[in-house]
Amino acid sequence: MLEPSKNANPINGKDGLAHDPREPASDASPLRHDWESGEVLALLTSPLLDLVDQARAVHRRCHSQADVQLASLLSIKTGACPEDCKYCPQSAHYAKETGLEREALLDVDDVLAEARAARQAGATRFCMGAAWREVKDGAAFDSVLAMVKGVRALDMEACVTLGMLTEAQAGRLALAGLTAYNHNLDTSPEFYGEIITTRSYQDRLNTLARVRHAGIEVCCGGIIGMGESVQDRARLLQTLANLDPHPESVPINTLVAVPGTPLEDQPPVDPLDLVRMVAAARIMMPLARVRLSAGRRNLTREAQILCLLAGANSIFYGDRLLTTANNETADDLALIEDAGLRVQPAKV
Ligand code: SAM
Ligand code: DTB
Ligand code: SF4
Repeated sequence: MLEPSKNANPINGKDGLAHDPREPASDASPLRHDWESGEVLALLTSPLLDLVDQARAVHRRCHSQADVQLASLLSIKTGACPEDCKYCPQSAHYAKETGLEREALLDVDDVLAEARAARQAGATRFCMGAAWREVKDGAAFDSVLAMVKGVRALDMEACVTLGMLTEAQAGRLALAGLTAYNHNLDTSPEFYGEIITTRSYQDRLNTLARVRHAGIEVCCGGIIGMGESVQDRARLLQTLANLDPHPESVPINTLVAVPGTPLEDQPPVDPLDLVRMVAAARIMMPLARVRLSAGRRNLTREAQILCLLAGANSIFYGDRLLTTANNETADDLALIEDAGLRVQPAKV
């Protein structure tokens, strides 16, 4: 079973980085799984431009194509979730205050029509989210499997986020062709209980282990701006990077403070703190796709470009995230072009 690692392995490599036999290439950054929280804190608090320089160097070595993946999101089952995540408008615990209406699971055909439209607009990954505590076997899960198969048949990557699941359910998702499973750790093990009380950090790690065991890529990241300390951010990154293998996909969200949720009055995050998180994630998980996720609407173009410079190489694309608004697609395409980057092309 995975546990948040506090390993104290010696640092033995060039540039202070330990070496691993699965190094991606001789001149690329080594993959480490023995990060100590003090080192991560030192990274997060180092002079900003030094941090960005270091992240940029890792990014250039490990990602030869300067591409940005466009991933589109769809909420396939909205609201009435029994979990009490304080940031989430979909929790049933805050439904009276948020006024969010519960919606039934969407039809497979409607979901696939959305996926086709996302592909047409330039997305190469389609992520489907259900406000479930856990997957339950039955007609709804069978429909999700059909959605996954349908998205894969469009030659898009398919990601789902459905809450906790069993080994058998992970196996069925793998057989359906699922590319990745999103299951965020959200924050540090220490701060977690301030945000969610209906499940534990260890529950999250157990689900991640099942996903990995089934051969599905892991999409796992977190949120900043929930009142956590910089030490908590360091511990989140440490826990993510000490997973072996690293998550292939690391979404970095900034809190969307939705009215009616307990975190509605959180002050906005300093965008430079987001740049720091992205840069540290890039340095610590060199091969991962680091996703500049929720909260982009509050960022200037310049702040977003700094995140892309610091190693982010994906954005959520489309006018909605799950239940909240996202940036305009035309603005996003212009941003990528103006930054001199290119959109990851669709498979032909
Ligand atoms: N129920 C599933 C679960 O918790 O894994 C899937 C859906 S959940 C909405 C997916 C992720 O979205 C959460 O883990 C959290 O990191 C992120 N998220 C949800 N609400 C957010 C908000 N208001 N601001 C930023 N990120 C948010
Ligand atoms: C992730 O880390 N962020 C996305 C995706 N994975 C599923 C979700 C963001 C949700 C933001 C709030 C909302 O729109 O409901
Ligand atoms: Fe439910 Fe996921 Fe929202 Fe938590 S984050 S309330 S588990 S939908």
